[in-house]
Amino acid sequence: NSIIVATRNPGKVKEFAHAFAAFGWSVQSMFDYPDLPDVIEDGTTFADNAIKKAKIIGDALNLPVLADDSGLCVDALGGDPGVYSARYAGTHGDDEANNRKLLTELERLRTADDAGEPLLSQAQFVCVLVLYDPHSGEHIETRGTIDGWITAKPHGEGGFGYDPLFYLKPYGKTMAELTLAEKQEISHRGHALRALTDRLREFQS
Ligand code: ITT
Repeated sequence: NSIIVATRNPGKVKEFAHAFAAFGWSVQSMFDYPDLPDVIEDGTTFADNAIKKAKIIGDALNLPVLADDSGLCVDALGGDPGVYSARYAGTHGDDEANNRKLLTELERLRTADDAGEPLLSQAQFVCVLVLYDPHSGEHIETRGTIDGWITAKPHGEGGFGYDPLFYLKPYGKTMAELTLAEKQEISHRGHALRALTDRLREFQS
């Protein structure tokens, strides 16, 4: 068994491969299908973009696909970078530049009173998953979130994107210091995936 995930983000591919391996499923991504159209992610919500990716890629392949639209919403920045998370610093998918931009934006908000504070702002990772079947035209949508804090300095080598800056107080670690399995247990993507498998079970019974 295999499932196609409509993504070109290698970090997501790795996490989905790990999650679906537990069911004995392998994962294919847009890297396995080189001639797919580019999807312009111009939606104003994660759900809009996830549906758009799923439909364009599912219709192009004429096969069911899973799409993930996700991002980081930082309270002190009024919810930014949000749907712009992948291209916050200008170049799509430049994680290091995006992380620097995030710290610069937060640094701007600091006052003399906050100087030296290690934890800058509360934040939330959000993931919307859409499973779309081009034969029926139907889709299932689920959502997962996780709350954390943005740290002043990156820590850890794991994960991708903003993980080195996303501090989890209960663990005393950033998301990038967790193993793949630990991240899966608590992450926005892990929660959205479990919600999706629950919905699929409901369909079967
Ligand atoms: P696809 O559209 O091809 O799936 P993408 O990277 O463009 O890849 P999104 O538009 O959903 O995907 O943007 C997601 C961005 O949000 C991603 O590039 C990261 O910067 C951030 N992000 C999402 N999930 C994350 C996670 O688990 N850990 C760290 N950063 C994450």
